[in-house]
Amino acid sequence: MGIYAEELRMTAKSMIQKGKGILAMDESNGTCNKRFDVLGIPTTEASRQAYRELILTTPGLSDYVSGPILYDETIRQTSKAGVPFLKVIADAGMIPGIKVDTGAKDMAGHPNEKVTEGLDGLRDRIAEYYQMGARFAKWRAVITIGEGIPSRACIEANAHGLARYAALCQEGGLVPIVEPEVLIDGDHTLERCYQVTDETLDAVFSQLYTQGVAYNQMILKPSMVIPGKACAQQATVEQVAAATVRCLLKNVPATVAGIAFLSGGQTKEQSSAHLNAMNKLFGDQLPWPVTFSYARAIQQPALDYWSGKDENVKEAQKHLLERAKFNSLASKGEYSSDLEKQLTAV
Ligand code: 5MM
Repeated sequence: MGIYAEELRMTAKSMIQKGKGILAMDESNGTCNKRFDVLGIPTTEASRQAYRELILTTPGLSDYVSGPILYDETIRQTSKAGVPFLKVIADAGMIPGIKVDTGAKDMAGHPNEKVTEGLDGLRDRIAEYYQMGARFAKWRAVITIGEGIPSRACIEANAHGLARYAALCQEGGLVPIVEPEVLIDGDHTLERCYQVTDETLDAVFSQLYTQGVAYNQMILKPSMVIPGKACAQQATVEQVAAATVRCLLKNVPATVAGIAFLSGGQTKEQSSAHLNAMNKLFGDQLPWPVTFSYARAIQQPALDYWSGKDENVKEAQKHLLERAKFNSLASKGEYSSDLEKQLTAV
């Protein structure tokens, strides 16, 4: 048992406490700039700082969010008034997390597939982030469905990386969020997504076991089992919830501390409805808390409204809080699209 075992268990428990989820705001500068570009927001460090300040100072955010996942640039920034973001987060009663992978890169010999990098120097980076105050970390692996892919090589390489990262995090006192994302892009069916997610989760947990990762000190951040965006046969909310739960129950040990989904390009309403259906229809079968770790499905309405303008900050924060609240309700099986229509109509 590692020296941080008890602390890691407590941190993981706080991260997935009832009615709360995790806010992913760890877009690398490239991704953040891409989102800004669409709205004509200057792609500068000052803009990224202003946007992250908008998010972190949203009144009431900690009612629904246990902690934000930050990017390296963000964890070192301060508010305009000079208060370190890490203090802003702690003062709001949230737990800071940090993305530690260095990105999904083209995989040698495997066209159209990616392998996530970032193991070099990771022990030292974890030590620095822990000393700064971070208490959890995130690493995202990307699995693409397409003609003849994913290959076994891609699944195994990514699973191995996730497990080595998770072991290093637990050694250094950070709860690892293990994120194997099966992309929604493509015209694949729900059944094909199930098959690939099944194989991926099986490989990930096999590697986590081999590397000695403690399941009760980690959080799984999976994608949902859903047809590709371009698939002619889309699925109902209940079908997505049922297939996702079936796949998780088959592959995820009951001792895993919690599950926090990514939204992966689903609409904001779909992301809430699917999470809600899993908890409402299958809650009594789930051995782990099942909640959200969304980025776009929480942030997008706020980002659209803000559009880089100071005068829009307050209203944008309302949009952010609203999505956080809907997803909090979904994590308890208490969300409904009617409720959404009623509240957003006001
Ligand atoms: C899949 O992306 C993660 C969850 O976000 P969504 O809910 O929008 O799918 C997210 O944490 C992602 O890893 C970050 O946005 C960082 O992305 P990059 O590609 O910049 O590392």
